[in-house]
Amino acid sequence: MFQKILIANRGEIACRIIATARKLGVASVAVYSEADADSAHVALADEAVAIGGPAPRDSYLRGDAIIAAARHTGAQAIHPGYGFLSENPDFVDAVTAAGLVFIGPSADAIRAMGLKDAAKRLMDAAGVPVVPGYLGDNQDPAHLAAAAETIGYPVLIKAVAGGGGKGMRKVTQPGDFADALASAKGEAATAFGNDAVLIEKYIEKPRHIELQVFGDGQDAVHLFERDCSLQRRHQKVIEEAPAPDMPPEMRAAMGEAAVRAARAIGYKGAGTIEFIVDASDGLRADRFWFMEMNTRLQVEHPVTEAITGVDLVEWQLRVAAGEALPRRQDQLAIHGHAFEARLYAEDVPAGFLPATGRLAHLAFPPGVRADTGVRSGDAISPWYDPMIAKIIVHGPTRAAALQQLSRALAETQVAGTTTNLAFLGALARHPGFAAGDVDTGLIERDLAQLVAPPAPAQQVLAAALFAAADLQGRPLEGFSLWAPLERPLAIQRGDAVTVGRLRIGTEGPRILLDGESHSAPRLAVIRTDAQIHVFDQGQCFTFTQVDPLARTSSTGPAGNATLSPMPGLVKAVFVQPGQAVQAGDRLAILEAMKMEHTLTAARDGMVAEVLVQSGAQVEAGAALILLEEEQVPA
Ligand code: MV4
Repeated sequence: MFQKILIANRGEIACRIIATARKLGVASVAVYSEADADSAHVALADEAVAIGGPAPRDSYLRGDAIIAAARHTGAQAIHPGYGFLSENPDFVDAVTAAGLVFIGPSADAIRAMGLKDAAKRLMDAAGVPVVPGYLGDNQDPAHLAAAAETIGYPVLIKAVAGGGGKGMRKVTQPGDFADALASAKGEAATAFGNDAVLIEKYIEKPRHIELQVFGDGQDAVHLFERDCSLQRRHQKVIEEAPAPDMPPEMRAAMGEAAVRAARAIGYKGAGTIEFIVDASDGLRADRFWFMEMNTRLQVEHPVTEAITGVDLVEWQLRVAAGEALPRRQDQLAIHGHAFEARLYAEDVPAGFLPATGRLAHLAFPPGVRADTGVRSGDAISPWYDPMIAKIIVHGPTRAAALQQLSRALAETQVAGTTTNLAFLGALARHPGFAAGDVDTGLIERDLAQLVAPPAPAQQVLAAALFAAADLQGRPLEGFSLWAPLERPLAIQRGDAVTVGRLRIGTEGPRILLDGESHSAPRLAVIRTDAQIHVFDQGQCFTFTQVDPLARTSSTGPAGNATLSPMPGLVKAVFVQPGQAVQAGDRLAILEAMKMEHTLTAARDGMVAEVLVQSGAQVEAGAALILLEEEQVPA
């Protein structure tokens, strides 16, 4: 085993890898950007090396600086985590050339799986089912159109260099093919510098079921499947293992196919074979097809760990250090059921806009695995993925595990940034999801219901008013000898001001609100500076205390400036000075965190100034568009 390894990553995955290294008695070296100097992964590691500026290209993507850090600290091996350099074959070559071990597959294996058409050919030759289609030797549009006819509509055009749905177009009839092809090629050329496409039969009602594989370069095993069908815009939201309703013969067939795939490339380390499954007629052993192979440890690996009892990072270190696979296939079995929910700093009702902010408070309930790279007081930086934590639960049955997930989400407390907790909770209670009726369209179909921002219940308002009364501190402040033992209190959330009364009588302190009298509710309440946070069912409601005697002028103009919510690239601007807009109208598109975000008008008004042009790189908080001052009636 290694004495010391370097982790070329940040956040929760860096913390996760450090934990296993420590368990095995292996020393850990963290690397960090300027934005991460005070972060959890740096604090947790035995040593840490600064490698550059906050932008990934100036730090976590700098292979040279990372290899230099490994040599300088005497680390023998580099674990890449996921993302960043994890699937970059040139980095693997550079690590090996420096006399270090890359904890992962060979550069050749990564290259073999990097292009969709080559990977499909390889898998087809190895006897792994692939989606019927055309692999695109001839890219002539007329030839591709003829191939689509042969396959039969509907078809899907996919960029060979693609991923995450970019350069992908569904075509339902021949008349639409030429336009769809041109736009898919255009998008692929921009995104990947490679406009080659392949054509596939379009699978209706697809499910995304992936197999965890593990190789030692000689042999390979699988660690069963994960179902990642609950996605939104190609972002996984909740994953589970095993897949609901998987027939045993289909599980056996998928496991064998995945092991054949791993053996075909002499795979070493942890990998995932992604299959697309046609679930239009239930799950059937002859309706799964190879999609792609991910040559890394995946974000959702903990659900596999939960059902198999295997520490996948331990296996990665042992295999990279030259040991054989720790278990044979017949020594691996599924125990119970596991779910993972991805907790993000994001504004769900605003269209899943990534959010930033300082975590005033972060706490998880006991008995739950929470993989996180942030602590109370840490900032969610605009530079990186806004994931706060992965919440993982395990139970004897799917129903038991789902109930645990629901409870874990309801009892998780996050204050200081808006999160997707309420959305995750709504999903965990979704009847279709509970019935195991998962497919990749579930979220989109029921989106309105799932994203509705929950309003604070009366007891939340009462709890906040109790906190505003500060009964522990100076309970009688504001009372006078000649007045009744009652005084007004006011709190504000957004534009909404709530006024109640505190009464101290023989039955103890009560809050009078909308004609009802409340005793102190049993809800968790936390005060930070001027704010009161009340937690109810996983939702954090934040209030500020306001002076109940002051005139409430809280609903002033919604502000004149549209600000950039994060650093990014302005892709388009839709308005000009002098143009009238209504609340909700599209003003501009910002590309950030690999996604496009539509910026909309916060209120009705007239555009006064457009401060940026399409193509501009902007900082978080930069003013992009100004509206004219609102005419406030006298
Ligand atoms: C498909 C498909 C239907 N038919 N291929 C999306 C991303 C990429 N990894 C593969 N994807 C799909 N490929 C054929 N032939 C539907 C999707 C798809 C999808 C797949 C898995 C999970 C979520 C998805 C959401 C939309 C489309």
